Amino acid sequence: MTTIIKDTEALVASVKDADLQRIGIKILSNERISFEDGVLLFERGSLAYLGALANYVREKKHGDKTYFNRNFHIEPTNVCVFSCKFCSYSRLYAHKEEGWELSIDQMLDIVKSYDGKPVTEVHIVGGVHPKMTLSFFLDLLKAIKAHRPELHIKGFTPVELDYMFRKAKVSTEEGMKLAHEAGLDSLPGGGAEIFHPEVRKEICEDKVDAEGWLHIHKVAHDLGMHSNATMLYGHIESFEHRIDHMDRLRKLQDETGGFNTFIPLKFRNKDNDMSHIAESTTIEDMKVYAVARLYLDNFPHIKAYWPMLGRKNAQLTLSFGVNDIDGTIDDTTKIYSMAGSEEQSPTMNTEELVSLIKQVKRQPVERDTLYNEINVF
Ligand code: V47
Ligand code: SF4
Repeated sequence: MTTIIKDTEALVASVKDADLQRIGIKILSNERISFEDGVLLFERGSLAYLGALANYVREKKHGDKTYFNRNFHIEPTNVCVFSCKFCSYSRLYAHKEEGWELSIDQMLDIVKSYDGKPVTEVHIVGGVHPKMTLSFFLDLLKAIKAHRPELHIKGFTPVELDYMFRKAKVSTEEGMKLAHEAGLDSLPGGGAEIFHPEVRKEICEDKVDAEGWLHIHKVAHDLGMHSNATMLYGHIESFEHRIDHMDRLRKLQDETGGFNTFIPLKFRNKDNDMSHIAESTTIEDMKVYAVARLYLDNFPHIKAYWPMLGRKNAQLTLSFGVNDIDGTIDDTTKIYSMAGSEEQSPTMNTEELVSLIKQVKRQPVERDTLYNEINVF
């Protein structure tokens, strides 16, 4: 750590651009950077400079530790009443015969297929099916907990929750309390996309807005639950939109402290209504991770979701602020393979993930959902 402090101080001192130097000094002094600073980092920061600063923060917070957890996914349905333009995965309710919908028994069978295996978390997320109601999901949560009480259930985005609460005519507060009591332990980060209404109007007009998304996470935090946050980047959004997104998250985190992890999600352009938009370059991807690490000073963790980025780029993110890799055993989620990720079969066993992390000289640490350490490799 001493070397990296000295190296980063020397780098900041040598920077010619006075604004970039000023921001670098703030980071070295543990001072919060402003909205304008965040935009400027995107506009003028070189990959090397952003990487060095983000790696400095990463190593100060976590050293070489790189977390992963053993989880599996359940996708109850890909039928969806919404029509986000970037989505390659959903089938509109009008074409529901092209999609799938699982019964509680079928989902419980998926849980049972992991009996005796050392998984600690199930991640439940899918489309918004009008017939899958709040009471259906409360029964699912109770059935999973009755079968395997210690399994952490991370499930449902505000998009799904907002729809099921409205349909059940319950307030967010009542609905979240019911879900929590039935066994929901935490919320994943999906559905956030880009919060700014200028972008939301263009890419996902009909689903829950920024205020609704943030309110549901706040209510979850107030109940003592933790959650994650994502940002879908690399399409029509500007640098200001990205920083506005992170700024809203940083403000809520100041209030509640309930977020664990921020996960930038790279837009993939296969088979969706935004296929004409070129995907971001690897250089831009790494800059997004680095700026996220620098802007979100109150988020403990920045995560890379390797099934979307690919294995090699996920390794690279570990030098750009990331300290957590997701997508471990038997992660057969379809959302990315359908959107054009090169990882058509996104499964990686623990041994492979551990060696992926060790190959870039970081220390793999298995964690549970709340980042309690289970195994150091
Ligand atoms: O909200 C949809 C994204 C998200 C595309 O919390 C796309 O631990 C890229 O949120 N290109 C769902 N992305 C997945 C998600 C997630 C994944 C892993 C871990 C966690 C966590 C959360 O997937 C959606 C949307 O932003 N998405 N289509 C696409 N074409
Ligand atoms: Fe539905 Fe989610 Fe796809 Fe939007 S991203 S269409 S809410 S499944």
